Amino acid sequence: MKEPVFVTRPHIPPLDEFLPYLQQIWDSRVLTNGGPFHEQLEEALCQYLGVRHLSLLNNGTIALMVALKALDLKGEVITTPYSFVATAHSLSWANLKPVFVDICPDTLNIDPAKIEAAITSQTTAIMPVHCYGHPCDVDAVRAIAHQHDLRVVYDAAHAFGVQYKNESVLNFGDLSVLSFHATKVFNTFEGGAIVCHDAEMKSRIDQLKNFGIINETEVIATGLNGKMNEISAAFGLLQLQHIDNALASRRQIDSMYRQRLQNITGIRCLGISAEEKFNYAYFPILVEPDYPISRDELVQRLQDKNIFPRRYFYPLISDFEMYRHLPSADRKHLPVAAAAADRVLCLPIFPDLDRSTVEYIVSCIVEQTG
Ligand code: T4K
Repeated sequence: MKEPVFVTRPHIPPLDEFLPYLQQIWDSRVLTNGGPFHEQLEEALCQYLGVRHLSLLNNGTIALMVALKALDLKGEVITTPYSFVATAHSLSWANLKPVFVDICPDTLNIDPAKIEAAITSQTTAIMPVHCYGHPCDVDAVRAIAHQHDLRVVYDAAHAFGVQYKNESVLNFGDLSVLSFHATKVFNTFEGGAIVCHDAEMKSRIDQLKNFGIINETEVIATGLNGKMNEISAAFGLLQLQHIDNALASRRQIDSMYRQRLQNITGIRCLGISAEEKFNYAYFPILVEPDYPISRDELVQRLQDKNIFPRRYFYPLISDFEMYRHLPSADRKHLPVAAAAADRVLCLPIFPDLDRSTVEYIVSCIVEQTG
């Protein structure tokens, strides 16, 4: 390829569509702290996503930190090692101890059957991740949480617009946290959100993202600055007008890959269940041992052709230096996650990806087999 092909490219509307929004911000001089675009975007996202309450934040990591603080969690939180580091880092920043459990081979999401054995007297919550936007087994997680009186915070960074059994997957758990980073299906340059079920919790989150301030003279909690600014919120409103086209384009690319890769020995695609409305955020493949070359050799050969897939998620979070000492980080307890991390490769997928480039990427993968 002449131009590099990255794993993703943000989908951005034409600049002239954004100029009227900028003009409005310039005229009003309201740049942040809950301005009009911020308020409009919260409302528009509640409608689009089918959720009751949503608070915007300045990125997904801060949103995770605020969510944990809002629930006032202590002790240990059971989570997955197969995610982006921000999942476990948010726990560490809240002085919570991550306890890693293994994942399901089919979805690469936390395995509910492994959660109960990890519960101790210190456990206060479960933090699963809807990895790549594939819904976790939300019914099983809910049943375990209910039985052991645990809170559930979903890291839903990848799950914008995803539905499970005709309902937003964001409505499961106590809180769900989205990322609107540039690399995500829906982006506000940087941004994030917390979805919750009631107005009281929303107001607590809104206080926490604004230093804990409730009025000019009262601060009621050790909050932080998690506010989304007006340029990001305005960009989100504009993005929302284009999101359905972007998702449709992703769906086409996803089915092209699936169709063309289905008979290649040693390449496995993750399944999509009929119970889901999916968002095609990523296109992970697993390079199995019966493929002629290793995953890392395949990465190298694709890079040599100017194609830059990514090994999301390798290494496992539990293999990083700051987590490796934890008893739950031992790879022998995490065989499925360890195998997935060693085999996974996320292929380029984004709305503007040329269909001929998809064919070319597939042909490079096929080429190695013959
Ligand atoms: N939980 C989960 C499960 C997450 O996946 C994430 C973030 C979070 C929580 C935290 O949410 P945030 O705090 O980020 O809102 C990227 C993203 O930075 C990160 O948001 C994302 N997950 C993670 C999976 O991927 P990198 O280090 O791989 O990004 P980078 O800069 O290498 O970008 C990947 C490719 O995208 C580049 O090769 C080119 C393209 N790109 C990237 C950017 C930023 C563009 O074309 N334009 C751009 O502006 O982490």
